[in-house]
Amino acid sequence: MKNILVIGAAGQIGSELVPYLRNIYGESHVVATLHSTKNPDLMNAGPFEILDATDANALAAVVRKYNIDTIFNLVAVLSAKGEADPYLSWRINMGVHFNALEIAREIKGAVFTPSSIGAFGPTTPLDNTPQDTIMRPTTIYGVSKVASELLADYYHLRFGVDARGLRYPGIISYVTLPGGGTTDYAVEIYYKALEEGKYTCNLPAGTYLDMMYMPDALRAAVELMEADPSKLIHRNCFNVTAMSFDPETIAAEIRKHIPDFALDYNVDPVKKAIADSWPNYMDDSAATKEWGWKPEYNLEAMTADMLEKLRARK
Ligand code: VAH
Repeated sequence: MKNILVIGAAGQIGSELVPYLRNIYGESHVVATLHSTKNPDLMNAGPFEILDATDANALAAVVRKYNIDTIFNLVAVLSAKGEADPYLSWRINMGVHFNALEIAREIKGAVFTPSSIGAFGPTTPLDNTPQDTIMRPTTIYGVSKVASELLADYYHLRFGVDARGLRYPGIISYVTLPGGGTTDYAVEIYYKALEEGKYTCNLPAGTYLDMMYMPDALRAAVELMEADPSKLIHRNCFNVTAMSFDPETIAAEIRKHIPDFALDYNVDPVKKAIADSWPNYMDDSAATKEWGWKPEYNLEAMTADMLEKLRARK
């Protein structure tokens, strides 16, 4: 049975990935690391460590303490937040990934580190974006994600590290709010629709972006890490998507449940420029061919589930 370490366990993906992995592999086989003690839920739910994963020695000590063989690295300064402090974004995104790959090299382990649609840029074909294409992102987040993809493939080719990853679209969930992402509007809109019956969106109508519901994102990570390595042509990282929509499309779906829901706009120029440089929708056929990727939630199913789960929490 795997011994898994999740670094970045308090984030939007990490906070749901930990219980998801514990359901599959057993609570004692999944160790969560947090950067601070601000997350009592995680700290009371199974093995955890307070860890600054930019400290290579501290990370290696935790890996050895629990005899870890697989690292899920969910540490990232997201796109919009990264633009406020590019150096911090690069130091965290690249430093943690490098440390994870280095310890994985020593223990002959595996590393999952997500990339993102943010790894593409304005010169990338934005419709049906290919798996293999030009990648010249114009955010420090995207630059760090392209560098991370190349670093992970290097560690696989040079040292045999079992490094794999997914280019995630915007991820939507009802458990932990995302922080500092360009796609955050697609989460906030559901909360505001229930709380206020209206939402002011910071991206303009017509801004199409790839999106995915969290249950699909979690399943995709595990299915990739469990995939037969002999079938993988690509590793870092696979395009995966489930849907593409703009603010008007998701608002229309919400109105099927909340008929009077009102949407208006106050566009954030930084987030608009970032979103405009990202794909409208990706081609994820390589993931389907190489490890059987298939999304289960479309916009209709996600919206119904999001609103049901958020109403139940009220
Ligand atoms: C962001 N949610 O907006 C993240 C994600 C696809 C974007 O990487 O930065």
